[in-house]
Formats: sequence, C-alpha cells, structure tokens
Amino acid sequence: MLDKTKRGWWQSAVFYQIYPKSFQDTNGDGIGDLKGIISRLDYLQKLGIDGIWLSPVCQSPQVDNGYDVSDYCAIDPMFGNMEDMETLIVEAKKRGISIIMDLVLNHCSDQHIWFKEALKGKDNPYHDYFIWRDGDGATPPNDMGSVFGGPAWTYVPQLGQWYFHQFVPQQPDLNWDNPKVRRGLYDFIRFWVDKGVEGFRLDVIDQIAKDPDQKITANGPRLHEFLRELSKEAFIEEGLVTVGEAWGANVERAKLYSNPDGSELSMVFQFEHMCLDQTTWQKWDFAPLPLVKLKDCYRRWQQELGSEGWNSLFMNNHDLPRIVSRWGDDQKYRVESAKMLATMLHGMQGTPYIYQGEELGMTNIKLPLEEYVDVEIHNLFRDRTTEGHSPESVMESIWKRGRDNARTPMQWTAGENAGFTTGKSWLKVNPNHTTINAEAALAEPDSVFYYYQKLIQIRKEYDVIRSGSFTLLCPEDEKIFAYTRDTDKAHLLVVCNFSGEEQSFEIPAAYANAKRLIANYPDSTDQLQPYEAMMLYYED
Ligand code: TEU
Ligand code: CA
Repeated sequence: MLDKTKRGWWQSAVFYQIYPKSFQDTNGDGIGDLKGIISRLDYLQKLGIDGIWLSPVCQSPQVDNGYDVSDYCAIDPMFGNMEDMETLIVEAKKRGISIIMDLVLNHCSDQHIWFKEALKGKDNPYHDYFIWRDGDGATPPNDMGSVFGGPAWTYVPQLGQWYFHQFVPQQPDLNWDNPKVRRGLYDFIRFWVDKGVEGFRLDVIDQIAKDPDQKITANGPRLHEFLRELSKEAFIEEGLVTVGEAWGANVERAKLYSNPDGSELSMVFQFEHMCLDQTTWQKWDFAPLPLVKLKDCYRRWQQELGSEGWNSLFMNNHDLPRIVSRWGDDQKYRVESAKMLATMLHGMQGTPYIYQGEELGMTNIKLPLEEYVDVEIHNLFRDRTTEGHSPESVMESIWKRGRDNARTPMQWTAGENAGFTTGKSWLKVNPNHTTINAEAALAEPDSVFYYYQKLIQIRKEYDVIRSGSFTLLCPEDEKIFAYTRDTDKAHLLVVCNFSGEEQSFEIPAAYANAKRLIANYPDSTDQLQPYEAMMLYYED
C-alpha cells in the first residue's frame, strides 16, 4: 500500500481520469452521475489504479461542460449532491483510491456570484476580481482572440467596459493580481481538502498569470510567485497530489512546477508530444505522426526533467481524440495498437494517467455536426466555414480532433446505450460498443483491460520503471520506438512497432535471456509483427 501522507507517493501510482458526464448514469436522465461512479469503483479497483482525477462536478451552467464553475463548494444537481460526493470519497478510499478534483482557477462562470456582483458597478468590491478595460463598445482593447474562437473581450454597456475571457464569454478570467481572488480560491481548495479530497488537477494553471495589454495569456512574470503561494496556503499537506495543466510548459518550466521540494506542484500535464502531428499551431490542421520527433520529445522529457522534477504520462484526456484512432489503427489492429501505445507510455518514468475507456481501446466517432455538443466544435465550424474552409474539410478536422471523440459515453456492455444509461444519452454512444465494452473485456483474458491491469502491476513490481535512467535506441528509425531503462542492477527494454507492417529490429544481446514481462503477441518472431510491443527485463 502507498503511504499517501508522504510527498512523492504519486511516483509509484497510476491515476484514472473520469469525465463524469459520460461515465455511468444511474437515474435515467442520460447524464453520468456520482452514484454511477460509486457503482463502478470495484471495476476501477480491479484495474488497479490508485487515484481518480474527476473532471468538474461543481455547480455549473455547463456552457463548457463544467469548466465554467458557478459555485466551487457545491455539487451540480445533475451529478447528484454533496452526500453523494462524500460517499464517493469514502468508498474510493476504502478501495485504496484517492479522489483528485479538477479545479478551474483561471476563470469562473459568468453566473458565479463574484461576476454577478462585479457587473453591478465599478465600485463594487468584486469588480476587480476580473479584468476590465474602459471602452466605447465599438473597438475591443486589442485584437486578442478566445481559444474557442471570437474575441477575448466582451463589452458590458451598463459599465462602459470590456472584460477579458480566454475562453467563451461565459468564462470571465479571474484577476489573480487581486489577493482577495487568490484568498477566495484557496478557501475553496481547503473546503475540499477538509472533505477528504487527496489531490487536485489544475485547469490551464499556466494561464493564471497574464497581461492582456501585452497579449500575454500564459507564463506571466508572477506565475511561479502565485504557484508558490498557492502551494503554501492551500496545498498544505505534503501528501496532496497536484497536477497542473500547462499547454505552454517546456522542460525548464516543468522543473519549477514539479520541484521535488514541493514548493509548487507535484507535476504538470505538458502537451509538446500532443502538438507534433499537425501542420500549424492548431490541432485542426492534422498530419501523420512524425515518430522520430515524438521519440526525441519523450527522450528530452525523460532525461532532462529527470531528477529535477516529475513527469506526468498521458495520451488521452477529455480534450484529446482517442489515441488508438490518432496514433494506432482502430480497425484491423485496434487491440494490438492500443496495447502497443500503452506499452510505450507505461515503461517510462512518471505518473501515468489512463482516461476512461482507454483501457478498453475505445475509439473516435464520426457524427453529423448537429449531434456534437462541444462548444469548441460548433465555434470552429462557424469560424472556419466563415473563413472559406469547405464544410467537408472542417468536418474531417472535427472527426479527427474534436473533443467529443473522448466524451462519448463509457462502453460498459454490448446492450442498449452500452449500459451507460436507460434514458437518452446526452451525447451519442459509439455504435461499436457492441464489440468494444467492459463486459466483453472482463471476459477475455487477452483484452486491452487485462493488459493495462498487468502494466500497472509491473510498474509497482519493478522499481526500474519508477527510478531507472532512460536511453533511446534507434533514434532515427521512423517505425520503431525502442528504449531502455536502467538502474545499477536492473535493466528494462521496451520495444514498440508503431506501424502496421512487419519491421526488423535486433534485440540487444544483453537481453538475449531476459524475462518477457509483457507483450501483445503470444510469441515473438525474428521480425516485429504489426504494432508488436514488448517489455524485456533482466537483473545483473
Ligand atoms: O483546456 C485548456 C484548453 O485550452 C483546451 O481546451 C485546449 O486548448 C483545446 O482543447 C485545444 O483545442 C482546459 C480544459 O481541459 C478544457 O476542457 C476546458 O474547455 C478549458 O480548459 C477551459 O476551462
Ligand atoms: Ca444521471
């Protein structure tokens, strides 16, 4: 058992992300809820995970699926009530599973009491909880755009002012330069710590330090000052695990974020590896995966962050398309490539995050535009067709990179609505649930589920994965990703064929008699089979 009171317990842990809206519905309204998560804790315990990152369940108008919070200390009725949340925390803990809450500290909902007060006047005590600029309503303070399209400024005529929002207008940015904002947010965090929450995922945490006049939206000069205060004032217990979402992180910044002294956070989600298979800075301009660049990216993060910080390891989340569709083959070699990708990731140093359904090899979905829910998808279609892109090309981008790919309901059974709901699901259930579902996976010893279960066991059994060095093999090979992990006595080889064709690869002589810890084919041949992956291990 991990001692979760000590800093660093997360270095031997594996976490699981739940998108509550799509996980399990228990009252037939077509929306996942807390009781649904409680009903599935035994499944998660079987998988072997140590913590659940819960996407937002606090009160929200749901303009951005809960990332627009209107009350940080209340559970949104669509998910249940505070008693359900307290039960989830207790029941999860009984199974050795910590609850890690998603905190949205960069912005709140325009329905939050702070913003409602701020709208009452410039002299209202909550007015400078937000970022305002005087104006005439015709011309915004500058031409900054929102992440979700449109301007980053919205005019309030009764105030004669614009307010700043990096996301939709219903998500006004909070003014972190105001100490009252920071104190208020810290109090919200302490409220959840007192409820027994053992960690936090921090939404767009590198964007809390900004300077809109200079068009700085992240990594502003006060960022690490704010994070050190946040850590000192709110993340008081050293066993609290904190992971910041930082799209702008690089290795040097990550050393500050994840300094082992606990001065800031436990780790960050960096996204460098998630921005390689595109031709521009926009994910919509998709391209084939440049494997050589991916390998070098992982090499740098493994070697350079190393002992000065700590990596998170992920390929999926609620904002990203399903990795087996993105980097694998979700048709002919779905199972093999899902296992291969998992092998690639879980052999590395860091804390792995499994996104709901990843352990089943769940895939993307193709829907007509009107069936999508995500505000980002609809704004993209509006903006790109206005710019002259053909509707067909925009739909291709949505099918490849839209966030709803990850938000289709968890596939529990082959039955109606995949066992997710007895009602009408808020977002379409993937029709392939008839073959891709947890019930079938639990009945199949060679399923992706049991492969993930074994990877989690291996991480806990072989310390070389937590603490070994990282050496990239065949760096220029465009089809094979192979690396070794080494301590003074233990040695691990991870080999992954990222292609659907046979590839030749010479196993290093030192591994001639190594133990095969895991593999996605029953037997190896002298060639790597399509999407073949394995872990070989020996001790001196
Ligand atoms: O995401 C940050 C964010 O900007 C992503 O939405 C990303 O830019 C986008 O998906 C790429 O197209 C966080 C949350 O994870 C996301 O769900 C929220 O929508 C967003 O912040 C606002 O809170
Ligand atoms: Ca429900």
